[in-house]
Amino acid sequence: MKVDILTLFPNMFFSPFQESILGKAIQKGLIEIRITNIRDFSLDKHQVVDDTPYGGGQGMVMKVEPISRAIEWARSEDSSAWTIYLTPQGRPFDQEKARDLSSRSHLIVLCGRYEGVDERVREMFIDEEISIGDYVLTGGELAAMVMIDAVSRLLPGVLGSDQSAEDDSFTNALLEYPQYTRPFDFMGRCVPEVLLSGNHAAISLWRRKEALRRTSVRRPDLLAKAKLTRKDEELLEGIRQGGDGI
Ligand code: 4GX
Repeated sequence: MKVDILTLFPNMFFSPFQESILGKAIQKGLIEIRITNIRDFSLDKHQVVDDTPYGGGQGMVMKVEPISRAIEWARSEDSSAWTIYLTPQGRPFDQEKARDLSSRSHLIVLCGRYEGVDERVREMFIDEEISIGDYVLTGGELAAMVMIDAVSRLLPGVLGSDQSAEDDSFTNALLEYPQYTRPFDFMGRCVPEVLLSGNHAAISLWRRKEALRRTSVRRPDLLAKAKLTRKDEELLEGIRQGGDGI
C-alpha cells in the first residue's frame, strides 16, 4: 500500500513510522509512506499557506491553492488514489473502516491545522472525511498516525505469524480476556489457577467468560451488537447470577 501524507509538520511523522512493527513493514516494502510538506506547494514568495477567514472570526484557514496542488501532485498518474481529510466533522473511524481502507492501494491523507481547510478543498478534492473520535486535537497529524497504524497492521505480512490481526477485539465484537505472565504471585495477587491447569477446554471457556464479563460491564453497546452463541448466553447468565463476582 502507498500512503501519501500532506502536512505542515512533516517532522511529527518521522519517529512513529520508524519504530517497531510499522518501521519493519516499511523496510520490507509492505507499506510505502511519503510525507510531503504542503508549504512546498505554495507559489507565493513567502510560502504562505493560510489566511484569515472571509466573514471574520478568530484563527486562520488553510488556503485552497497549495493543498490542491499537493493533492494533484500526489494523485498524478494514479486515478485509484483515495483522498481522506481528518476532521472531527468526519465519519467516526472504527475497525470496519480500517479493514475497508486496508484494501486500497493508495491513500492520500490530508492533515489540517488552525481552523481547518477552505471548504472548496473538501468539495473538490476529498473523497472521505474521517474523525478518530469526539475530541479536538491541535491538528490532523496525530489522527493520521492513529488511522494509518490501525490500517497498516491489517496488511498481509505486517504482523508476525504469532500475532493475528483478526483475533482481536472488535473483529469478534467482544473486548479481550485478561492476560497474565510470570510471576505467578505478585504481592499476594495470584494468576487464576485455571490458566496453569493445562486443560485447554477449561482455559478457552474461562477466557470466553471473562471476555463476556468485561464487555457486559465496560461496553454493553458492543455486547448488544455481538453475535452470541447459546453457550455465550449461558455464560452471561452465570455472570449475572454472580457467585464469581463482576
Ligand atoms: N479526528 N483535528 C483537524 C483542523 C480542523 C479544524 C476545524 C476542520 C475543522 C481530528 C479528530 C481533530 C483537529 C484535525 C482540528 N479541521 N481529526 N483539525 N478528532 O481533532 O480527526
